[in-house]
Amino acid sequence: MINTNSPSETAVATIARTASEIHQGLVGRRVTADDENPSGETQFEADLFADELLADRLSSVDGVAQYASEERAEIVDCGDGALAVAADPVDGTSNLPSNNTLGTVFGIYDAALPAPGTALVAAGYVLYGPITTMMVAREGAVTEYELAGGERTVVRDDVSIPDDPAVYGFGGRVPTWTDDFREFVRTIEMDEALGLEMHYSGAMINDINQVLTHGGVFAYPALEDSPEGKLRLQFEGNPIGYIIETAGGRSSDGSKSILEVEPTDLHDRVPLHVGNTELIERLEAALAADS
Ligand code: AHM
Ligand code: MG
Repeated sequence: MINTNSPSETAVATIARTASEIHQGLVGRRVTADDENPSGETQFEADLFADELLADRLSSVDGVAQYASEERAEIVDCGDGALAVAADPVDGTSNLPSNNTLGTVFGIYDAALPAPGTALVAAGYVLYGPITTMMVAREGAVTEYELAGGERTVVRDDVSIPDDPAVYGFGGRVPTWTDDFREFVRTIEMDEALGLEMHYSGAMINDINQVLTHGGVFAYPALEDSPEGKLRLQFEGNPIGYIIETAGGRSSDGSKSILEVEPTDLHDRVPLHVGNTELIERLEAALAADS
């Protein structure tokens, strides 16, 4: 039974309410700002707006001591407490100009940041689709909610990744993939018995939600010119790895669970591969073949 008064659950409820404000605030903020984030990426006005809202709202949650995000260099000191919240305020910002799906990702750690995924007590995401949904993993189970006006209604109680994988989607440009990863992709695409269909959206949260709904695999792999890939360990990799593993799937940095990756810096990147166990095992075998 989840204790709805715990600091962690209060943080989850606060993020649900803040997501409603973020969603409404996207109107008029689909343009780039004059800033870059600590990863060197151009920020949109929506990124800055959502980040400020989350910092403000989470700072007033009892028990949350730190807030950090991929949109700011430094950790925000929120006062006393055992918890730290790491967030990607707007996932998939390149979908803003075309008005396609976006998300908000969060991890709640019971350790100071940067922390490994083994320190997560909860993680989740909000998907701003035709309707707004929220997926939350904690205490060994994943719950899907619909959000309306910041309030949550449970729609699926014990979400698990379907046994039979159906979809795949991989980020990065094909010419920049490693030879081993390209070969893995060709092999699963040509596997008629597997029968996968490509579903790639440009917003990780959308692709992850499809993997959780239909079964399959998502990756933003190591690239020839970016060996750590694109996605950030604290704000994206760990929360997604935790959600997928709680739902019965697997996460991998290429050779081990994402949750076992030791952070060295708040803004570390990590190659991310998640999905059905059999596919992640095939991927790890393919990446290990020549090494
Ligand atoms: P963002 O948080 O700046 O939007 O970056 C994360 C996004 C993911 O949603 C998506 O999988 C990936 O970046 C796509 O990157 P790219 O458009 O560079 O291929
Ligand atoms: Mg992001």
